[in-house]
Amino acid sequence: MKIVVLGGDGFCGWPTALHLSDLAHDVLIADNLSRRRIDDELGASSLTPIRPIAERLEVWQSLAGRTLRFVEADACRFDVLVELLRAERPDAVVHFAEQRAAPYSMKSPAHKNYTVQNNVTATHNLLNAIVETGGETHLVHLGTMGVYGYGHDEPVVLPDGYLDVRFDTADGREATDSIVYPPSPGSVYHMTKVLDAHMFQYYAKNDRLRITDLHQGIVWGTQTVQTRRDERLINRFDYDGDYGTVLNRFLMQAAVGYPLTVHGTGGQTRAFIHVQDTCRCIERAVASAPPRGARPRIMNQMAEAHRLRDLAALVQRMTGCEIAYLPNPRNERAENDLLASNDALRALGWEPITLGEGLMAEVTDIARKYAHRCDRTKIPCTSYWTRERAEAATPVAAAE
Ligand code: NAD
Ligand code: USQ
Repeated sequence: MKIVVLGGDGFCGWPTALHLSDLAHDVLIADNLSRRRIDDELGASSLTPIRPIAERLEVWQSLAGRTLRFVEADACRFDVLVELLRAERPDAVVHFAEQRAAPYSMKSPAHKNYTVQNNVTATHNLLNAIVETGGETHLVHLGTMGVYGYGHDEPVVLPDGYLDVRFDTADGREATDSIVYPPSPGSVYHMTKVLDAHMFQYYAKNDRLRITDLHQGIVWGTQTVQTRRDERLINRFDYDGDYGTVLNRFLMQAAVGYPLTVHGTGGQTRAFIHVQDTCRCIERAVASAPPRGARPRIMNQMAEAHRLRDLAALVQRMTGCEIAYLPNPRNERAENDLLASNDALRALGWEPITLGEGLMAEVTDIARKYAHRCDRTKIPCTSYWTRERAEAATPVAAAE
């Protein structure tokens, strides 16, 4: 198949592009390299030494004998996307090209605006461009489990996107329907994924576009079968307080002797998936487009759910590290349960990798290997969801 990987220079996009290329798909990466520029803005780079995109592609060509193409393109430029889709006529576009860090999206009014403008514009441009170029291309979007929110009082199993409901009609009958699960985003970033989802409903209905929205959990790990093949193919590893995600941060903190930064009581339960499985799920999603005229297909892309204090305890048992319980910079429930279906992806033959499979040690090994690249001043989370959270965390700084 011909596949455009939009955002293919990033943490999920790069290993996915390699995985699809290894399966002999004709892959074009399109990326505006904004994530590399954000590294400069934050003064925090990937723990692993990621190579310039041109070098990555050359190495892949020489090792795998496969041509992986790249174009620098901003998804916020409609004309650029239309031109790209006209030239490529891809069977599928895998859309990773969004600002994906919740803390970054909450840093300041400017960061909120950037996240909304970038993410909503990119997604709308892509939908609009697919219509403009014939409407056949299957859009596979990376969404988030966070669209469901984490505030359920009842032990509900989060479905693959749609909730079966019963309701009373005006003429006294009981009717049933299947509706989009009520969203409850927990950050401006997560909110953009909810806005994306509305656009998918509209374009599937009005233009009969074929859309898959993958509600992905927190991705952990760094290496995949392909990125392990040569150090110059290594994937990025974010550990800083804005972009580092929790399990990778815990594993890396243990490796460099920094007490694990648990927010609050660590009672938050979240969904997780290994980066290798991100690739395998996308492979399946791309190979199985919904028909034109169908509603957007939503699949929960998560392997398992864990409470954060349990993960911290697990990492402590593995490594003997210390744990610090810190004031939570986020406005989120201190404790929550999380049950979710991943039936839709399992029905496509996916068998999830879980934490027990030895890959946590690989992450700690990588973190140890590149520990000299770690800037410890970048580890704390300093993006606060509200003024109250900032004051609770740093009373003196907030008062100044
Ligand atoms: P990332 O920041 O590492 O990669 C995103 C890539 O998109 C970057 O290379 C960036 O340069 C590019 N990009 C951003 N805006 C663009 C634009 N306007 N035009 C072209 N390129 C643009 O993020 P990631 O971790 O790889 O996440 C990829 C997607 O997966 C995101 O949409 C994210 O919401 C979703 N996701 C990620 C995780 C996770 O834990 N990393 C979990 C669930 C969902
Ligand atoms: N947390 C800590 N300590 C830390 C960092 C985070 O306790 O050092 C806590 C947070 O307070 C939160 C949880 O860990 O309760 C998850 O935080 P995270 O940064 O690992 O994940 P999140 O902000 O939800 O975002 C990440 C990705 C995002 C993706 C999302 C999937 O950055 O792109 O959409 O995971 S999900 O969480 O399922 O919505």
